[in-house]
Amino acid sequence: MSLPRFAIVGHPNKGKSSIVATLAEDDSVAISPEPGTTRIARAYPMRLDGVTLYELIDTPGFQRAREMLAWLNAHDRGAGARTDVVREFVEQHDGVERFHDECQLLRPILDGAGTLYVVDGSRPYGAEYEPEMEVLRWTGQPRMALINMIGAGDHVDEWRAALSQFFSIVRVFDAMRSDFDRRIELLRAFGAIDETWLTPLNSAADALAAERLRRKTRAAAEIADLLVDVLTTTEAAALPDERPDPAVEATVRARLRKTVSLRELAARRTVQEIYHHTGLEAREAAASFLTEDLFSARSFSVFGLSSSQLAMTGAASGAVAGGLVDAMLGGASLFLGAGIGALIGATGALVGSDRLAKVEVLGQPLGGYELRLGPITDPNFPWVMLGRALLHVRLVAERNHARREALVLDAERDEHHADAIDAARRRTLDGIFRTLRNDGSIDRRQRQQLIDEITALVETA
Ligand SMILES: Nc1nc2c(ncn2[C@@H]2O[C@H](COP(=O)(O)OP(=O)(O)OP(=O)(O)O)[C@@H](O)[C@H]2O)c(=O)[nH]1
Ligand SMILES: [Mg+2]
Repeated sequence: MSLPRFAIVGHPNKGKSSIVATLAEDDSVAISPEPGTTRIARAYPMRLDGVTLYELIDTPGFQRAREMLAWLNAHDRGAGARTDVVREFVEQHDGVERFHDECQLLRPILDGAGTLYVVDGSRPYGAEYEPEMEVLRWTGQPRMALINMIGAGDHVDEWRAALSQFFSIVRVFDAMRSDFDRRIELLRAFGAIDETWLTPLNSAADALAAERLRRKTRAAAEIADLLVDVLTTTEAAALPDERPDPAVEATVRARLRKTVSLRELAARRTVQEIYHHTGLEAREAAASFLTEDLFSARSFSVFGLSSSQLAMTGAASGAVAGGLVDAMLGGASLFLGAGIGALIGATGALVGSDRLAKVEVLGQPLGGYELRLGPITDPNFPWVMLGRALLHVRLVAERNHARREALVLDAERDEHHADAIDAARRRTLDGIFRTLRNDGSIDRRQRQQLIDEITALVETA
């Protein structure tokens, strides 16, 4: 079965490369506000599990369509020979600099690629586009027009009227904001104008739809593993004797924070890779909200459960009596399970929201002492981690591959409150978190249950 291939062509700077990036889910495609960014025709395959579903060919914009059309008309031998005349043009102008871009963009079409002609519907239609469309008609290849919207204006109706003179299918397709369903619809629409591609494009659309579900489950599994890891993480350092040592404690505390933050960052990367966002810069300023302020009071208030929700969920029971929930959330220190060792530094010893981690001084069998910090026993901690992860996966899943700016977290619009999770789900999750806190691990059944619960949350995130 032949592989569907599309050449994305049009005027310079109309969003051709942006559409390639979106449809191929490839954030490495060069996009810029400068006209003439794309100089060479290049194919970008849309691959899933090593199988190529279709291929997009990014091309430079038309530069001298009017001149080229004059040449074609001068060599016209009738409708039946027009594709041949276009081919002769390309062969004769191979290496001729003034027609470099025309040759680049027409070669893949002459090699059998379908054509997606891109215009900017926010700018008025003009007669200067006609030679481009006429040249494409001369190629005789199946073609569709896409009206991209780069700016605020709306000239869609006039574009539609003009484009339908040259293209059997005209669609509005926003390169930066089009969602998954619009992409699928576009693939199926193209299948409808070229019957050799009907079956492969419908299969591609089905594969993408299945992939979308699979990605949610894979992202949920990664988030589940993240929760298990951070809820069982401990850090330790040797102590000269059994007495508290603020310097050692500060070091261990910093290590625990770092271990948790790095694990969270690794999960973010994995989730981004699942959604083919390999180039997304996780260290950029806007994204750091998701990675660096994990223990801030703001992170706890935005992403965690409210104190009453915590009490209702029963998360706090066993840790403190109900009446103490507010005091705990308000910042009172709480050290649990001091075990064999002495409690290190009373209130204020652990600064920040990770003050609710377990602290122990352990006598070592071979002599000497060890300060052990963690796991983090704050009942709200897993909810904060979960809320942040759900927000991240939602932003990544809806993010278009044509966008080049950092992952922006709009704090006003995008806050994700864990207490929006319904009560039954909250209880199930709380049971799993509690097992992790108490036993330091969960069994396979509970892990699967955790993945299932998170998958459901990713679906609604
Ligand atoms: N707001 C908005 N900007 C867009 C959209 N599509 C493209 N742009 C911007 O328009 C500019 C040109 O986009 P490209 O995809 O590089 O355009 P091109 O047609 O490939 O350009 P050349 O390769 O230079 O011919 C970039 O700054 C894009 O970010 C869109 O749908 N909305
Ligand atoms: Mg380009």
